[in-house]
Amino acid sequence: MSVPEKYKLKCDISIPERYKHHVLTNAEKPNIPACNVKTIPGDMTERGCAFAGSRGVVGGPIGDCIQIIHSPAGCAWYQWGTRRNLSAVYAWAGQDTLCNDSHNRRRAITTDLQEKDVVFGGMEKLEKTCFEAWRLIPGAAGILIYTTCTSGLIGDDCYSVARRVEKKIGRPVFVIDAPGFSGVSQSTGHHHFNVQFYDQMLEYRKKCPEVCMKKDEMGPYDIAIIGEFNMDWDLVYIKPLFEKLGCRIVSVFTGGERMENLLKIPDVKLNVLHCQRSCTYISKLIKEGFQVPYIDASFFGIEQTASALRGVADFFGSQKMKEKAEQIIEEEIRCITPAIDFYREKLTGKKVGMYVGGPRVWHWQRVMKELGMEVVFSMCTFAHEDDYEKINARSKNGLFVVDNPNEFEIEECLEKFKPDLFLTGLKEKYLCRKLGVPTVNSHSYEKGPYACFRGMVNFARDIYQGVYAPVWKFVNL
Ligand code: CFM
Repeated sequence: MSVPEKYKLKCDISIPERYKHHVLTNAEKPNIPACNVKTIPGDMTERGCAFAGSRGVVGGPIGDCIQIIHSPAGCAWYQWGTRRNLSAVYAWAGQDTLCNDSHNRRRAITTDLQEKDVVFGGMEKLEKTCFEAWRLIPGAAGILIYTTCTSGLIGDDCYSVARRVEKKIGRPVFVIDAPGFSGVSQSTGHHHFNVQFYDQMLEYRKKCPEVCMKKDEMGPYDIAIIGEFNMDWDLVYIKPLFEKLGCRIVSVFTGGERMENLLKIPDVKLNVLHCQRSCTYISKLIKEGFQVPYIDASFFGIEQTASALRGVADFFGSQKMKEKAEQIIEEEIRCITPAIDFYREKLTGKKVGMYVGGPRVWHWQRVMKELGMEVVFSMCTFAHEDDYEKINARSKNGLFVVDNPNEFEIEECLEKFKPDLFLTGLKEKYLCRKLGVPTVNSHSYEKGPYACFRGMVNFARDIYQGVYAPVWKFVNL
């Protein structure tokens, strides 16, 4: 359904195909824009590539593996200074060791493919790079090899290299084949990582059954948290809540996690799925393959975090756990209420625009309501139909939504809807500053964590500081 005339963006007159990507929400009869399709030539999308989704998003946060990018050096840029998916695997802080086995965000390794490798093949170089990296970083728990557009086009058989290296080093060596061109956005890379990691994990568990959890090590309330990437230490707030509930968190897929724990995910009793865009795939595969169910959860905001805790307690069905959940919720709410009340009073009635990948746009509709703010438009980089269904269900009717926006659309929406704040990323923040609109980094946060009850206070504080920063008084446009 097309949007009424007054919502037609002028910047798209020359690319009318864009209008299919614009809708107004409707909770009863959801309006889904054209989505998860190719960006048309000439449209300056803000999207990333499939490789960004596999390496940058899902694989990147794994803490203790060597991650090798089989590419020209340029692609390896994605490893640096981008997404703050932090890792707590700092073994040197322990008693008996001097080594630091957290490689996440600290090392950038690439095969540095050159023209001659494109002509003659890059497999030899890849093998050499694996062994060189292994020699330089002896404590690593395994190797992840990522293909890119270049290695994908050459057609190198990375799996045969991986098998040879794995034999020699005696640790898992997985290949994630998601060349940048293999899909329409980073979302395809999430999918490839999920499926390929699952397959290779399965194979490895068969080959080396000692990596699986033994029967007597299993607990009745073992869970894994899936699709949680420890942005700016989100796990510091997420983990204790579930531990207090009585669960044991065996693994996180993949925030700051160790390979040995990732290999044990199929041995848990329940998977708690946070990012339902990037990681539903592996949750479904584990459910089918190992009969481990999963539940959807959101760790943002008061109401949603409370229902995540209740959901897990209900799943296990223990009365004690249900009571514990209520107790935790009550305590946490009591603890954050004075702060939240302060921010709510300051923020009530303020208008907010939102542009994130997809899930956060629906995770945060209710969070904004909890802060008394009004969402005036929303945009998603790579959302699929199910994300837009959730956006329709959770936002006010008639919210203007744009799929895969370009810079001109963002600019026009900022001018048209005049938000007091734009929840968005780093690329867009400069445009916003020029237009006098404050932003909060919605991908890796300003001063996180933002997850759960206490994270909500940090989120509210950053929003408040953004909106009320005195500098905006001097912007006169
Ligand atoms: Fe999931 Fe994410 Fe997101 Fe995402 Fe992303 Fe992200 Fe995002 Mo940035 S995994 S889909 S590909 S919730 S990096 S932590 S904030 S665009 S909405």
